[in-house]
Amino acid sequence: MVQTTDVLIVGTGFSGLGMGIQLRKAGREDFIIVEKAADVGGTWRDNTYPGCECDIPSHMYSFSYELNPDWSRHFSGNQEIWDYLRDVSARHHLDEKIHYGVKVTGAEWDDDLHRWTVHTEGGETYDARAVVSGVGALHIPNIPNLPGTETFEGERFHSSEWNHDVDLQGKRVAVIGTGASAVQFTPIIADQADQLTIFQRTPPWVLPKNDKAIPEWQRSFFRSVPPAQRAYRNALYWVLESRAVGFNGQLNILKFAEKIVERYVRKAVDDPALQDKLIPDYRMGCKRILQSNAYYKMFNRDDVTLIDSGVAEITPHGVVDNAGIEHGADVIIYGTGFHVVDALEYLDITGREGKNLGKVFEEDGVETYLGINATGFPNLFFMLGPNTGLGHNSVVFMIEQQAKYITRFLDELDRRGATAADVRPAAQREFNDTIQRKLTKGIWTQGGCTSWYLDSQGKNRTIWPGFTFLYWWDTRKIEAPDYEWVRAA
Ligand code: N01
Repeated sequence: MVQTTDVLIVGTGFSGLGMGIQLRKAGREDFIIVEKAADVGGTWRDNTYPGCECDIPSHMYSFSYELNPDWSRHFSGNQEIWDYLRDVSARHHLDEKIHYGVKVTGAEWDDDLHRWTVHTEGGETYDARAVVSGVGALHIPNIPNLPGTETFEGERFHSSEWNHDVDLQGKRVAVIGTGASAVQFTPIIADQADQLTIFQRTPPWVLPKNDKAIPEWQRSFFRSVPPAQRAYRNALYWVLESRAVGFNGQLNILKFAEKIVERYVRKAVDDPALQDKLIPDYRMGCKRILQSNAYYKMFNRDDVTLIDSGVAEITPHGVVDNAGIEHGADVIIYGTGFHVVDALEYLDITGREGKNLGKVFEEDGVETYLGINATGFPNLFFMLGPNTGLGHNSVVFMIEQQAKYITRFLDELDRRGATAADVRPAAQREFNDTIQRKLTKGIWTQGGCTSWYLDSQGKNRTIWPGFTFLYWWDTRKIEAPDYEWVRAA
């Protein structure tokens, strides 16, 4: 069956819901949102690992037009953020627009009709003038292809696909990876497991987390005086925004923070040899800076072991490190992150002249215009697309600018009587040259580490290089000459 709509939105995380709300605000009711799962929520629905929470303050990690005075903590847990998204979706009656259980597999552009045909796993087809991808960058688990993996006789799962049926009490648990997720769940499962072995490839920089319950008086104050909450949020925005200064060339500022964390590690961890293993040898900020009050202290436990020689192979009964020592395990948990660029490539998208988006990205590099459009793919939009992720502030800010930009784009199409617009190659080139110039001065390439922020050529394809208000500035209006506006015959 073919369903026809003006705008097809894929996904119901912050991006997809934010897009739907923006269209509604603009009086555009002709849209459908498709969602592969049975509920809204994106990453906050899917990630249920113990201790899963946001490392951006709740009062910033929410829509500016849907402030929540009732956040219970400074940094909220996944359940509370998921509840917030469900509540926002219900308030905006988005349920009537969402088709659940529909997984998009690909899309093709018809350059005569100027319409996208979108294919789904279940066989339904959607016909749309515009397609908005709100699928997020971090949801395809990266599971290392280690020799012997299939022979393992215990349970194994990835942090984003936590198997809650596996009781860790009394078990020997091996965790591979020490990134943002592992730093959150390892201190909690250390209390359950009989023995926890953590395989670290690169140590993260972990700051103390200034988390606390938000007192009832503050919540009730924000409920009764909404402008006070807005002022608080604005202040938080500028505090977070100031971090961009250190990341973008003022690298010496970070040296000071490194000294503080180094002292913190040495105080928290008893064994000097272990302290040395836990202190990174690259610049802070090169990888995402993590926060936890429990992570370093956990290594003082007799039942927690840190292995920093890497993983060589998996055996039926455990994990072998690069020194050839086998560490017995009943359960292996991968805290090994996600395939990043593939998140856009896994959708089989064919644009003008039969060009495949994945192939274009593979051959020419992952380049877009404003992280939103890609040359050769008219009326296709990404939210949180390449180079619009953040290491220092809330991505919800970026999502809001993108939703407004896409809505303005549709208005501009209508105003011109056009049916499609394709970003001009020169405009896309200029955008990428400008941000790459800025990024080479930044901590991500100068900091002496590798990370998922960088592609195989060492180019940063994920992060927005600087203040987010500059992104607001760049997306505040449509630069019409940057696009080729056309009308179907
Ligand atoms: O993944 P990661 P994550 N053998 O990529 C290691 C967001 N997030 O799921 O550093 C051995 O951070 C890898 O080692 P190395 C946030 O944006 C947000 O934890 O590459 N080890 C690293 O230690 C975050 O950045 C929140 O040397 C291997 C780890 O696995 C992103 O999600 C909370 C390996 C992966 O760390 C991803 O976080 C949680 C291998 N073959 C997550 N492959 C918030 O609070 C990888 N590693 C908002």
